Amino acid sequence: MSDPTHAAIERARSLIDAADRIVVLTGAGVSAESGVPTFRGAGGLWKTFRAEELATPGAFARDPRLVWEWYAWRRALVSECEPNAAHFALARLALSREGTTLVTQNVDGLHARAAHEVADEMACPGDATRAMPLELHGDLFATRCNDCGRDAGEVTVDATSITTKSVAELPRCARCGGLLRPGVVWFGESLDPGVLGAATAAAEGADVALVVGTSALVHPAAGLAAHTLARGGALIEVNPDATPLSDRATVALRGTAGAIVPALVD
Ligand code: BJW
Ligand code: ZN
Repeated sequence: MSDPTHAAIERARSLIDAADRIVVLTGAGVSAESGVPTFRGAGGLWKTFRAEELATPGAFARDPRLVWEWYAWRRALVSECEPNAAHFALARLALSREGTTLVTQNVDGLHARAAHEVADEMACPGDATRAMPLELHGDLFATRCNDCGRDAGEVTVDATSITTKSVAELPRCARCGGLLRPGVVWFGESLDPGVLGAATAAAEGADVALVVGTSALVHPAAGLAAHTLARGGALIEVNPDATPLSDRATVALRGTAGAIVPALVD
């Protein structure tokens, strides 16, 4: 069951149709067709660095300017991107099917933007919250203090001028003077327990886990679908490449999110 043949898509569709509760887990691949680079694989490098070398507390302690430069570049890049057909289809699914929970590892905010646009189109703007994802790894545009944890709200860090700044000129906390940092979850840091708890409960209660565009290498996100399988639920994977989850997938659909997800859920 490895080609997105008509039969495989129909099988996945019927699993989704029959499900009372669905958990959707997305990764960087769902935003690739919006122009947001993925972390691993072709195009996954920034300059000569891998994500694992920059998305760590140790990297920030060693060279906060370099890490801020990467995040400022990504903030500017994502600001120019729009949600794609997969984000919109998943927002429609969440708004039209009660019992659907969106969970994302992405920090780009594109699911939330799609939720607002689709809720407006469906003339139920107040319901957009039902299509808001649980953001396991935080928010690219949030900023907090590295020392006292205080939420610093929206802080603009200019991508072009930051290379010329000294560490002393980097943004600082108004309360304690500590360095500010992006409001994301780095390797070795704990996920927000409330967010992870809600995602785990959704996976444990789901009849179907729909996993889209993740290499399934990073934990605990990569382990969520196993909760659904453990209760006898189905796993549907959408990804152009095989992942460590593929062998356990009830249906593995090899293709891009933008092409396959709308065909599955609309
Ligand atoms: C397409 C496509 C298209 C392309 N359509 N698809 C258990 C075992 C081993 C290790 C651990 C473990 N538990 C915890 C750990 C340690 C660590 C970890 O997982 N390490 C592994 C890498 C070995 N995890 C952590 O440290 C986590 N914290 C934690 O667990 O705390 C407790 C603890 C600490 C220490 C030890 C033990 C426990 C925190 C993880 C935080 C991850 N942070 C990042 C950065 C976020 C901020 C930022 O954006 O800068 O999150 S790293 C990066 O990877 C980012 C992503 O969300 C995450 C996952 O990447 P994703 O989304 O899968 O992207 P890619 O690029 O890998 O894959 C893209 C996929 O898309 C590919 O498959 C393509 O084929 C596909 N694709 N085009 C559909 N058009
Ligand atoms: Zn502080």
